[in-house]
Amino acid sequence: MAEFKAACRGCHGGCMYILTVEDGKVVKARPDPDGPLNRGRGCVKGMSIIEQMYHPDRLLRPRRRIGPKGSGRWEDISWEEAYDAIVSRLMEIREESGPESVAIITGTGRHHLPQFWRFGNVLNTPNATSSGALICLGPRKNAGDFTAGHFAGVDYYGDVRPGGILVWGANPAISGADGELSFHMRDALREKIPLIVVDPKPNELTGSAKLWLRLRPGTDGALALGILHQIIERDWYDHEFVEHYTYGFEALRERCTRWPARRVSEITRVPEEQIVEAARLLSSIKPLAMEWGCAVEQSTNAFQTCRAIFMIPAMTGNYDVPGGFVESMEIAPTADLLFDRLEPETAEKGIYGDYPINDGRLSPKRFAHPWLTMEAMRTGRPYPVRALISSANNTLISAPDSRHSYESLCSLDFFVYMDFFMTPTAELADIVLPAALWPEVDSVFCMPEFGDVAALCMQKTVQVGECKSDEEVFMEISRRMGLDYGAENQEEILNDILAELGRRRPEYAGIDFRQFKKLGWIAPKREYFGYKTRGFATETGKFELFSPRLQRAGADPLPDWREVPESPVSRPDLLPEYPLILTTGSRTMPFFISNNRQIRSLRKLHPFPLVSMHPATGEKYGIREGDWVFIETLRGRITQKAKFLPDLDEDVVSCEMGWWYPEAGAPGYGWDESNANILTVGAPPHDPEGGAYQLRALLCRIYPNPDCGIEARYQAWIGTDIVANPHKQNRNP
Ligand SMILES: Nc1nc2c(c(=O)[nH]1)N[C@H]1C(S)=C(S)[C@@H](COP(=O)(O)OP(=O)(O)OC[C@H]3O[C@@H](n4cnc5c(=O)[nH]c(N)nc54)[C@H](O)[C@@H]3O)O[C@H]1N2
Ligand SMILES: Nc1nc2c(c(=O)[nH]1)N[C@H]1C(S)=C(S)[C@@H](COP(=O)(O)OP(=O)(O)OC[C@H]3O[C@@H](n4cnc5c(=O)[nH]c(N)nc54)[C@H](O)[C@@H]3O)O[C@H]1N2
Ligand code: SF4
Ligand SMILES: [Mo]
Repeated sequence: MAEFKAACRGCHGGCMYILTVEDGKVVKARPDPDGPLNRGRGCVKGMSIIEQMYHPDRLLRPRRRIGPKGSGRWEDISWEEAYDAIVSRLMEIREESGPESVAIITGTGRHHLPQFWRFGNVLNTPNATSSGALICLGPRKNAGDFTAGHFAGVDYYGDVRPGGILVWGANPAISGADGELSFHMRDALREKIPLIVVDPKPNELTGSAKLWLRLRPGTDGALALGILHQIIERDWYDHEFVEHYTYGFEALRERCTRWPARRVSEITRVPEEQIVEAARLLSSIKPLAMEWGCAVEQSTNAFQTCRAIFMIPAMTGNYDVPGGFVESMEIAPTADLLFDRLEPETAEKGIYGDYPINDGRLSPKRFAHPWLTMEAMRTGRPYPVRALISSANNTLISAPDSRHSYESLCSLDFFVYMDFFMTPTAELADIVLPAALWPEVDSVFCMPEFGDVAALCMQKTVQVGECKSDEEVFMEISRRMGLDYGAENQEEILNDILAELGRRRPEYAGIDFRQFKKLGWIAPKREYFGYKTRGFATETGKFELFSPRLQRAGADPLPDWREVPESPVSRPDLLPEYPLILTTGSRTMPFFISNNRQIRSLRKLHPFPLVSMHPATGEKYGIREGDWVFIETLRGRITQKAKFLPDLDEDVVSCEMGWWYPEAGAPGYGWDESNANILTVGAPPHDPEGGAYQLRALLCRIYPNPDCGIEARYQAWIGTDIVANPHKQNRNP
């Protein structure tokens, strides 16, 4: 028997666990009482890790498809055969159509993300992307970058507690967004830290919030500008910060005059007095911190909305203060991304879209645009994208406009997919590779996402089947293709990271990965007011309310807002057919995006997807609470189970994302039954600066689905062991 310290990655991660290993198997997993971010806490996802590792459906060895695409017919092959097939086909396609015809895709921030980018660069493909690239964290990070030269988040870990938290388009009590853990928001609720919440829908926070601004979905930018206008005109801003540390205050003031309370109220539906009250509270609470989520990014206004919101904690004097909205400490680097391997001519060919923040004009970090890259697979324009290597991305479920994704993936000449389980997306691949779960992987990473409070260790405690870490597979494919990955093994990369950590913080110098595994983590003391000593990492050295860099690229140097493309205001012609506003998302505790639907202990906690609506809306369309409902947009229709929320606007509907049904079986797994992205749109118009697409404010209609077989199928799968009282189902633990 042996015990190991390892960080969980059941979400973005950060809870340290103690894993007990007996006879080569993990037999016990308990949260580490000393874990610097979790302090002995864990959630249901992390606690189910043993069930996940030894699940009967887990992929244990590589597979090759032997029938037509989507036929569900596979044969097991060895790693040797898998590598041979991958390497020879990739070499052929690169030879025939150039390295840019091979795309790689991943999902949200998982352990291998840095090495995923490194792999893309080693492959010399500019078409590396992720389903979160342009609509999750990217716009917020870019907003921070173009405004402060930095990103920031809540100071949950310092000695001073936040005096209040602005929670905008996020539900961190469940999602623990940005790599934060949900425990911290729950602590804040218990401590009664005042919350100002901006959300169209009631959630775990709105009930106890000091102020809840229930805006119309997709109007966040207008509200942020309206709040900034009040803060400036009523002279509630922090004079010392504005005078000494900002650039472009007069220009921002002038811009905000376009956003008087009456106009903002008409657009957002937030009463005028609440806009003023929000500005007053946000200026008077000290220190004020901010949690914001992907709701503000999944919009054609993503970048400018994020810029406007980012300015609020700063203008009110809470930027990088103890207990406030604090900067990253940059404890350790990630693995070297090897951008020098991407040849300049190839780099120019990337399918980035014509978006200045994403196409290299304004920022060196370029992402292939997920929807445009899919479109290239489907149509061969601007050139054919023929091969795809996908690791940690259930594209059919998480990418916008799933039917478009389906057609695109079916058009590929060669598709390699890596995951823990078969998924609807895996069924369209040629080769499927079995991925290692977090207790089976060596890594070092910093958390939380915004700001490196700690460097944490993951370590390989056991081998399950023939599963391999994504990192190992990237390295091996590169080696066999004759490409230089720049390291012989994972440990070498981790030792480089730790060596740099030691250079940045000499108190940790000399620690290598072997020693780090014993330590489990490193958590230096928090630092503040970085900008006072080193200025802001922007062109002017100031916090840029007005951005000369954006202006030069022809983008708007000041935040602004436009109506979204499919709303009651922009498309009144659609209202007779599609009278309701649909938003998607709303994370639940047992699941991580599309993961975990096959984990029985988790599924029992939330067996079915819920669509929230006002009771009067239900009544109007002949729907009772608990009924299965069709939700339909211009793109298609899905079904979810009705949940009534009296505090929702009568014309707003919110459905869950991430749903498919492992119990429906191969090859489809019910991928198009309840999947929110059947309803969404990925085609332009996109956010003009960064290319984001609209997932959170679309027009829909709803009607009853009288004979839905989803519950009966579920019950047959889960067995007799089901939750007895149906009214207790679907409650978040
Ligand atoms: N348990 C769990 N945790 C997760 C995830 C998970 O799937 N499960 N996913 C992870 C990922 S990748 C991410 S990006 C984060 C996401 O976490 P969050 O950013 O918290 O995202 P959601 O829970 O989808 O949505 C948050 C809130 O946005 C609101 N909302 C919807 N439309 C709008 C709008 O137009 N404006 C505003 N202001 N609000 C709106 C919803 O009502 C909801 O309360 O969570 C991460 N953590
Ligand atoms: N309509 C709508 N769509 C959305 C969102 C929304 O709110 N609404 N949210 C968006 C956001 S914020 C994001 S970040 C994206 C997320 O999109 P993705 O990250 O692509 O999410 P998933 O669809 O869950 O796909 C993840 C797959 O990776 C597998 N996996 C997990 N960890 C690993 C690993 O370490 N290695 C390998 N090889 N596989 C692994 C899982 O089993 C799962 O099948 O979705 C976006 N899509
Ligand atoms: S909160 Fe995230 S890191 Fe912590 S136990 Fe749950 S899944 Fe794991
Ligand atoms: Mo995300």
